[in-house]
Amino acid sequence: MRSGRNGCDRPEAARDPSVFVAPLAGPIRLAGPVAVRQGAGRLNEPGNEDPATRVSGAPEDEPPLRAAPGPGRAAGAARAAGAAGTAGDTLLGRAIAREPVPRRPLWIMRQAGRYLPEYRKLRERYGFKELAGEPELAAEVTLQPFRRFPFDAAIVFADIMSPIPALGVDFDFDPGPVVAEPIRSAAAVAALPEPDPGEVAPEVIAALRHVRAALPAGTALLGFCGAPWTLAAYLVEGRGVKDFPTLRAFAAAEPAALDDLLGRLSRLMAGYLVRQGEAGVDAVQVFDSWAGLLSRSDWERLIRPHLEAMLDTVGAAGVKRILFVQNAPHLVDAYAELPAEVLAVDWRVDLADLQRRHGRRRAIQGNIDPAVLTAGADAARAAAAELLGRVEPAGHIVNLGHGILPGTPIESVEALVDAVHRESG
Ligand code: 1CP
Repeated sequence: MRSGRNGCDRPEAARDPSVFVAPLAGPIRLAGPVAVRQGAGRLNEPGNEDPATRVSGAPEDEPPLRAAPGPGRAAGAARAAGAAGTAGDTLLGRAIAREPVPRRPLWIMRQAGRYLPEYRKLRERYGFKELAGEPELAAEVTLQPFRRFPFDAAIVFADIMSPIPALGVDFDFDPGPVVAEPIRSAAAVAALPEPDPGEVAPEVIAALRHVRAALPAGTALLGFCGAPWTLAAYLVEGRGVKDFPTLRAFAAAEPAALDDLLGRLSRLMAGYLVRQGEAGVDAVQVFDSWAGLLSRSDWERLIRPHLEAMLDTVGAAGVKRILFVQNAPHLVDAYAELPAEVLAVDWRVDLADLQRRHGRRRAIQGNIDPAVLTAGADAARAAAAELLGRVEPAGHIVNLGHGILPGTPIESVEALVDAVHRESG
């Protein structure tokens, strides 16, 4: 594997990738490969759903993108203020702008997490909430994968639920979010506070600043949030269950309450993402993991206005937007019309076909099936070669179609990195 880009040594104490060290300003040392194989992910986790479905052709007939060109205003201000590890020209930024690249950028959803032995070791000492809630620990976890792999972007270690404490809603992780008292009435929605952006997940904003300072030049920093509907899914259903029947019943029985809830979440997330822009992110990813639960007409009526308003506010602040839509083949073309620079899709979608239809106005991200990586390095290499062969490089950010599964061997990730890096010749 060619992984020497970050190859400066850190102090001795930092050599063991399982040892906690506060993030250092400057290059990050990459540890050697460690082979670990674990059991497969839980059935109810995103990433373990239905077989592939191909999206069929809608014409490329797209509205102009409502976005401020050039570096984000908020991010630009943070950089002008002299943040240490300022991002400049990154492969990811060039792919977002659909400019020619020497090779495609690569990052992996859930790249910090349970497939890494050093993450699991930290989890023996700290709960997930502790890791994500303490900025220095969160920054450390964010940087863990960079000691092994020269990914082109770091995504801050947090959860889509990180902003939810600002609403006074109590929840835990098992391993996904479990809400103590799900929100299932108009009165419960109306009782939610509307916090100031400064009160929303300040630990994530602090972690972003730590990571920004420690990242090598050329590596992009990503923030993220859950889309209003995907957050509502957890708040109403109470936890991730197949097809979210309570949520769908709530949408049918209480459309005004759902509208109120989605409006509140849309405003909360817009403010949160703008603050992430001020902390120096190069782009934010909006996860709409449960986008596909409603029909297209119900989606248009109930969900789309709130998602669009949120994306517009973030774009107006100059923050670049990656919009991830999962398990919603009937909505992919509708998502491609929303205001975002990048459309990210799961493995069910034919990415080359998506690029042909929407690639003139959108960069695209994806979309190797994460389950293929659990089959080993050869399978990962073959999937990467197939994807790179079919999808044009300009405007393509390589990623999995969903989060990497906990049982993925490290060698599979190495094979994927190698396949992408070979492209530069
Ligand atoms: O150690 C553990 O047991 C915690 C497992 C875990 C991790 C590593 C959870 C609980 N969240 C995370 C981190 C996380 N979650 C990140 C970190 C950044 C990264 O490296 O990518 C991100 C971006 C998320 C986003 C997230 N959380 C989504 C959207 C993406 C997706 O997977 O669709 C969703 C739906 C969640 C909810 C959630 N939190 C945790 C789990 C296991 C889940 C999903 C499963 C469920 O609903 O039961």
